[in-house]
Amino acid sequence: MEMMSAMWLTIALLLPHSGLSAPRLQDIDICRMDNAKLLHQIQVLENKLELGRLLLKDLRENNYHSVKSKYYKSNLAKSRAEDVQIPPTSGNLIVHDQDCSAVFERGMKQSGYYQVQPSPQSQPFTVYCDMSDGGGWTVIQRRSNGKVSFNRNWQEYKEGFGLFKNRNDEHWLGNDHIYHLLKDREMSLKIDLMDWNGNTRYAIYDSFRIGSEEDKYKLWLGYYSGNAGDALDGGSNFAEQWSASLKGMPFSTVDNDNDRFMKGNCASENKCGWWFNRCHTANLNGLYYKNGNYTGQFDNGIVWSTWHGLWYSLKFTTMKIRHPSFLNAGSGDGMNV
Ligand SMILES: [Ca+2]
Repeated sequence: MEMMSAMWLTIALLLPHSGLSAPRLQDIDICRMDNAKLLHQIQVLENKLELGRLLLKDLRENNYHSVKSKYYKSNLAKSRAEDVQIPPTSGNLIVHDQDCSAVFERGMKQSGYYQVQPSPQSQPFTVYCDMSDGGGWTVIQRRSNGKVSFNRNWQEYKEGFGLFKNRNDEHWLGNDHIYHLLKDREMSLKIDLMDWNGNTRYAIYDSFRIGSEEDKYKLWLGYYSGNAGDALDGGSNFAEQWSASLKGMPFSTVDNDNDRFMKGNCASENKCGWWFNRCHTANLNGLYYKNGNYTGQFDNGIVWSTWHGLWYSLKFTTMKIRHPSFLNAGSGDGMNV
């Protein structure tokens, strides 16, 4: 090209007044060729871009978990599926829901384990979402088979423990997680109970909150409704309320005694963490006795005294939370076992 240009330049210099336009025509032709090449390259890139758009559209409109897009394959016969990079299903791209109500409202109506993140300040964590019983329930406690020990220390109750895999797994979500779920928003607590004959009862408390760890996760409960009795408030007996109402009580564990029982440790007697007074008329974290009625030195079973008394341990319990506006959408004695 340089040689050609030099040659035309020489001719042009030799014939300064000839007025020949041939050299310029050649330059224009070269320019046109280059232009055509560039246009072709642009067309190729635009085609690739369009195929990328088709892939993206197809992936967005169809919930593929692997490369199965027929639309994409038919438009890119020579492309190998392995070359296509699919965004991972977890990681920074995922925006977590605040709680199970948000998961439900997004259309995920199947009960199961989901990742939630109550606020940007808290880390995402796994919860069981109960999408039955009106849906949108975030489960904070479950007892169902006695496989998980609830005899744990402060740190374990703080962080949570148990199994988070199968539908019927037992667990405590963790006081820090519960605190973040309840913080700055109004939530109701629903407790589902089942005895060893398959009978069910429930209790709902509005305005359920707990304090931070600095506040020892102090318990706040609003009005009771349901058919299991108001056992968290000590039942209807005033004397029992004084010693057994859990309202305003800090959390206690075997290694962190914050109860009002001066001569002993309720958490040690009951072998679990809970909002003990001195000590309780309801404790859902107690020992799992497999026959209902039990005897012993302490009333340390899974107890809801206003239904079955202190010496009967329940078969199934779950504690779950939801925004009260959801209650209008339907809730009652639903039992998810
Ligand atoms: Ca004590």
